[in-house]
Amino acid sequence: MNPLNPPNRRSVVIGTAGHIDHGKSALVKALTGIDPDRLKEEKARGITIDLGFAHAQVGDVDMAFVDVPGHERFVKNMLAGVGGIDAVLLVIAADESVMPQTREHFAICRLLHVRAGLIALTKSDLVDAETLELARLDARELVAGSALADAPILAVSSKTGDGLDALREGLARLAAGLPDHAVDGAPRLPIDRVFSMRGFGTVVTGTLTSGTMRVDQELVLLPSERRVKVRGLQVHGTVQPSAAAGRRVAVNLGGVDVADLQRGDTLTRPGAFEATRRFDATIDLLPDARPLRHGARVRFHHGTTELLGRVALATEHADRADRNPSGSGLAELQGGGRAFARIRLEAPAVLTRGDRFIIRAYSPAITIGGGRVLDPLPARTPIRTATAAARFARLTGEVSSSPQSGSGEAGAAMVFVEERRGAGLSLDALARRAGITVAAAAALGRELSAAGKVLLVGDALFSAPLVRALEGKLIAAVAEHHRANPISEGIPREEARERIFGLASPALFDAVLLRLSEAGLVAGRDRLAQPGRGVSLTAEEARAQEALDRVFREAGLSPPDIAAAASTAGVATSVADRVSKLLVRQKTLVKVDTLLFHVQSLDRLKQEVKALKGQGAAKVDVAGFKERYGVSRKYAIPLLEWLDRERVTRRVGDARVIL
Ligand SMILES: Nc1nc2c(ncn2[C@@H]2O[C@H](COP(=O)(O)OP(=O)(O)OP(=O)(O)O)[C@@H](O)[C@H]2O)c(=O)[nH]1
Ligand SMILES: [Mg+2]
Repeated sequence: MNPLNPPNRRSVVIGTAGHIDHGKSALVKALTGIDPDRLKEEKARGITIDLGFAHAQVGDVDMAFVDVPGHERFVKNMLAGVGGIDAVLLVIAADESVMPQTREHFAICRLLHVRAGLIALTKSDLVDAETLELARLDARELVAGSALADAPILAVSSKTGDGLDALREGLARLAAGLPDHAVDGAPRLPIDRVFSMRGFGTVVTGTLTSGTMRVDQELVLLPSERRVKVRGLQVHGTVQPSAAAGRRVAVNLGGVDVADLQRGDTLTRPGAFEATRRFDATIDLLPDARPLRHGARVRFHHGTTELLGRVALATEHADRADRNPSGSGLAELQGGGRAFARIRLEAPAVLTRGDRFIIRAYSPAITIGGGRVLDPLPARTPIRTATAAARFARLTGEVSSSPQSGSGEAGAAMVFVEERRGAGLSLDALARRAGITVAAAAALGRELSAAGKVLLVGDALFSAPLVRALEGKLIAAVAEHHRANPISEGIPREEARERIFGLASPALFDAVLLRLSEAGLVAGRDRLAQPGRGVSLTAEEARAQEALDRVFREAGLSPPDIAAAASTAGVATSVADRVSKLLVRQKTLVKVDTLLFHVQSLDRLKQEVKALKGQGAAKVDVAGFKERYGVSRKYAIPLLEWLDRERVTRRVGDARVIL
């Protein structure tokens, strides 16, 4: 392990933000000694075009800086960098004060819920005290009402070095106050750079937003689903065996060419995320944005990806509903409004519940709002109905007072479980859809199960009301079957499963049978019956049972058909038919092709044929069999085939070998 860069040291990723030419890159260089502008064109033009990276140890914290371009044409690059940051360093040049991209960048940070940061008034060497004070007032006004309302505003000069130490101290304090990163769960790396390194091959970089990544780990690239292996890991230029969330990492990948990768791809653990083209969300429109029409085409930015998509507006968000009392089916969302929406993307994105995103107008490309993912994998259901509005409310956890829905993630989890109906929702799928770790999903599953809201079968969750409804239907079906068929020992198990459970998981059916058995249901291998329910025969049926038993026993290996047996026994054919089926279920009669034999006749035949071998005969043929048992071909062929199936004989050519 490299002592210069112990992976357990606190790390923070700080993103710059601010208008073009306000001194963001100069400040990063002054703080770290590393020039984040690495492209030739950037040096030539004196502006930042794409993301730049630098790092420094400040106090006992590893600080990674993501330096973004301020030019309005490169906001999309800024967006690829801002996704993984812990805190923002908002840069405002004291001589120019707040400018359009100062506002746009800061609005983006607010929409993405960057909760921490500080403000640097740069180029302090160029202004007098009064101008600096004006810039300070503008800055304070800009951040009023936001998470940065009370953030320090520090004057600095990258040229003279004035204020840099105070800024470092401010950053260290900021880092100390940040919550820990989510190092549990699947590693998630939205890729921001891809390149090839001589002697190494493919390298990708990004900010690890969750989990831990290790050398030799097998990972997957999404949305391509290409499997790759981590050949090597670097954090800030030093080789590491592993890296945890909150680190800028460079990953050397085996199994993939640079040409197969691009910014926006996600590197993660197989099975942890599912790429999606459709998701439900809350969206917030910026106060100065033009109204957003239902169905408008937008640019969708998430992680390091930019995709095109369309926003279908559902309803105004509950806490803003007073703005639009008409309720369902918004025609447009006004600036400053918040709504529920379904976004359909033109290409798959790797996202999950809780993720934040930005939307920009299609043309001109300006930031108009952002939002939070509520459900990354909704079914194709209508969204502009009262039912859909109730579902959206449950997904936000707003109706937590209702015992049906629970609160927060439990409420959303119940929506997901219910929607899967009889198919059930596996804990893995819950983790993917709810944006939680598999361990958290298991804990949530146990909690919901203990509260009686779900049934946990294996690793799948089923809605408790659904299970109760299925149980009720099954109990009713068994009762109805007994009522309609008093002669039956119970409803055939498969028939009950198909009719009542349909496409539901077979594991659920078995679990329900187990539960009902504990409550008294008799669940046999073939049939389901009410407890204490024997076969109840009418007097006529009982007489027929006895007579048919005798007729078939006496007929030996040349049994009659049902009609003939009925007339010999002196019972109606319909009664004989019903009772013969009962005798088959009771295994008194055995069906061989279309013929019915008495079980005793068949048992005796089996013993005799087996005994023949002891008496020297190794073979038996059709003619010999007919003669020996005095039966016609009609009986001989099915009986010999039956003996084959019973493994008493085996057919070899025209004869049979006795086994
Ligand atoms: N006098 C003075 N000049 C500065 C200071 N900081 C930056 N500059 C100059 O301002 C110009 C722009 O600085 P950059 O750091 O490239 O600005 P930027 O915000 O990164 O610009 P973009 O990345 O293109 O948005 C450069 O010529 C810097 O030398 C400062 O504190 N004092
Ligand atoms: Mg720059």
